[in-house]
Amino acid sequence: MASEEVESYLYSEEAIYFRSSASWRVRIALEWKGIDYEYRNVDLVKGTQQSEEYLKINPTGKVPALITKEGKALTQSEAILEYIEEIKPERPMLPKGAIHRAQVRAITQTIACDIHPLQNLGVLIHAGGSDQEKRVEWANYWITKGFTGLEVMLEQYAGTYCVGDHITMADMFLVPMVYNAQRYKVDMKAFPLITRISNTLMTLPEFQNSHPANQPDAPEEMKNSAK
Ligand SMILES: N[C@@H](CCC(=O)N[C@@H](CS)C(=O)NCC(=O)O)C(=O)O
Repeated sequence: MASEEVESYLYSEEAIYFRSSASWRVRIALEWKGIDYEYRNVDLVKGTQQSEEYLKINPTGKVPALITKEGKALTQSEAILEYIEEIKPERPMLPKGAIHRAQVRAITQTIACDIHPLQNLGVLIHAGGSDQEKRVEWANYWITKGFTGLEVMLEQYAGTYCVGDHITMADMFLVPMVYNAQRYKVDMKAFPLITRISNTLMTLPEFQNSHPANQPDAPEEMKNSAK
């Protein structure tokens, strides 16, 4: 459905790759702002992200991509969240004050630049080939290493949420990253603050509705498991 503010198409991922955490970040932001969008699948397993048609939308061959009302294709989840914030400032996703904004961006970039790229599909295939155990071990190592630093950052910045007591973009990056950590069997006992904040966020409808298990292409047996 198109909303009045932005007629947007969120290119996400199909079938078993409805899980893309970078796409989930964008879905949380759209839910948070109350922006309707049409969800379109890109099958990462079949390699549709490398199709001629999709490369016109995102030349880097990754999801997500958001098509705006004006027909502009936006890529990179963080850039998309900043765009959403600018077109619809109500329910801000960035705090007041330069220091707090810098802290939010430090968290989003720690996740998006330092942790997530090391465990995305292309890298896992390159690192582990078809050996599923090797892939899990690789992802587990890098997420654990990244979370070790992130936990200390949160000791300094967090209140109820990642930065103080208001929900920000940092929280929208944290929850999907924790979901991936669980998939790759990271021992979350070592990260009590990350766990506490993520669990609190997962009680909120914006985070539940946007959860991979609640997407149209999620398998029936997973539906509503996020509530
Ligand atoms: N930095 C990008 C990351 C995008 C990304 O890595 N997406 C993954 C899914 S979470 C993907 O499309 N992978 C496809 C591939 O590696 O071929 C963003 O934040 O949007």
